[in-house]
Amino acid sequence: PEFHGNPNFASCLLPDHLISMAELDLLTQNVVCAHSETCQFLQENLQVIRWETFSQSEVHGFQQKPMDHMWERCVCHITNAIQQIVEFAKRLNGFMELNPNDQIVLLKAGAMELLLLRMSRAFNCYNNTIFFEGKYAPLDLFQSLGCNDLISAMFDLCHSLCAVNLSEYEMAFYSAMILLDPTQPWLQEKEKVQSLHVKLDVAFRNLLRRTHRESILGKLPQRGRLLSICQVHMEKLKVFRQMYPGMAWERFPPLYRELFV
Ligand code: MHQ
Repeated sequence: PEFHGNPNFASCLLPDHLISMAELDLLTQNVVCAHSETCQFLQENLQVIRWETFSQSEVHGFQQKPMDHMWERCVCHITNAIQQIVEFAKRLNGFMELNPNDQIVLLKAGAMELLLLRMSRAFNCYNNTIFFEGKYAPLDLFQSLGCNDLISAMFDLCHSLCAVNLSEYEMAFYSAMILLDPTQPWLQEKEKVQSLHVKLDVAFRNLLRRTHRESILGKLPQRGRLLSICQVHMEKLKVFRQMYPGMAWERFPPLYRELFV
């Protein structure tokens, strides 16, 4: 009764480093909005066209395209998707208050990983196809890129992610936590990133508890698996650059070139 009417009752009991419920709710709202405003394709729209796949002759048409043409096209789509991931980062509370060096460190390290997570939203695991230029495409459509091993590793990852059946809330938190990774070397203000990460962690666990979804934490793919796919992407890019010195690389968008030099 003594406390009655004190609007900050809960926060009076919390030590400084703990986070109030109100703060958790605001953070959750922020992360979820940042994700949904930048995710390009809404889940319900993708659902509608989930079974529209390229015909055999369309697939054949893509396979006939020259390697450099197909690379340029894919890199262009990947860059647009990464632009949205940069936008996602910018909308996360606290990200724009980091120093510019650290913003770039985190994006360079995390953009491709986030793309892989987002890729699972656009994957149909029942027929192994991925959304590409308006329809769903099987692995062999990308044959002329010369990196079937990379793409099949991406598809495998999508499979594992689809099995977890992440909600958009969970996808949003998982992405934010991977991006705001305080263990990245070269960070100048590690503590700032650390404190954002801790808050996200508390909010994410809180959400999982409320929705009885704690069990997904053990089912999410190992970080090493994401990292190794990013590694293979860099290697494939290097091989491609050696095959087409100068020319093709210059036609790639600056953002892609900057992230994957
Ligand atoms: C995003 C939207 C999006 C955009 C682009 C490494 C290489 C040269 C080729 C999509 C990989 C080929 C990508 C374009 C292929 C696997 C790439 C090319 C979710 C992800 C998604 C759908 C990308 C998925 C992977 C695609 C199809 O919001």
